Amino acid sequence: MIPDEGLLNYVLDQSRGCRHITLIDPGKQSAEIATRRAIAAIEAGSKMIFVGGSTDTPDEVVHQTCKSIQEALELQIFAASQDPNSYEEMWKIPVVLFPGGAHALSPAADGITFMMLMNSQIRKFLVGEQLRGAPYLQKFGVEALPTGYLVFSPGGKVGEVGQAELIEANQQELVHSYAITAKMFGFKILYLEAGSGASKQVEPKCIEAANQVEDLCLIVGGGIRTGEQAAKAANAGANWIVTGTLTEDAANMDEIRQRINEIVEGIQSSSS
Ligand code: 1GP
Repeated sequence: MIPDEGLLNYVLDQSRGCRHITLIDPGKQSAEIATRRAIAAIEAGSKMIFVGGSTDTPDEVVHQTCKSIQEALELQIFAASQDPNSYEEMWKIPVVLFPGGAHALSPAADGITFMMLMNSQIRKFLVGEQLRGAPYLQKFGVEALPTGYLVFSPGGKVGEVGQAELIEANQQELVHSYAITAKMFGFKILYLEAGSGASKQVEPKCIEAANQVEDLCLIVGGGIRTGEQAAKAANAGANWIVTGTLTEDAANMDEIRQRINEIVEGIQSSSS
């Protein structure tokens, strides 16, 4: 659901401090379970849902997942409108595609992180997939969020598939240069990624280096599993923290709520 202030304004709004995104890979569970997970995540404090991840998920699966989450959000908004003790705004949470390429798209999404994998060594991920996806997104009115995407060591599958020249923890100057470049390209968002399930998160000093560039919204993800790790990223300047695996390997909905709650509390304990 698009928040009242519009999607890009909502994403860029820094007045609410650092916020949390739950990433759902539509290839890893049914649309129904994905939807239950998204609702549990929002109850625990997630403020955006990303849908994407795997490289080989068919469009139809991505679409069913987005559609099902949107329908559940509409129901929650309706229920909240009938209940004086709850408020509708809580459920106006955007569902945003986080694509592995031009294949994993859906008109049911509110927007898409329209990304350039800036440290990829191949054209496909710099501009090729984007060229294939753009006409489709325009046709279906899915809002593009202009995003630079940087993959850090260890990088995981996205580093491999994207043929990224991985950024190491001590390359803060390089990160700073990438952030300036992203801004000069007109990107509003810079996503710092360690890879899904990474053994270490993006080095806080690298987040700080990117944060020196004004007016760039920083999304940080990969390998974040605890409130303490989330607080580190938030303190270094992350505006959004993404977790995916945390939700995927939880045993049930209660565990999802508990885990996300811990991350959200970690973020809130930070000075951001
Ligand atoms: C991957 O940054 C995200 O694109 C999330 O990573 O699965 O490690 O939380 P995790």
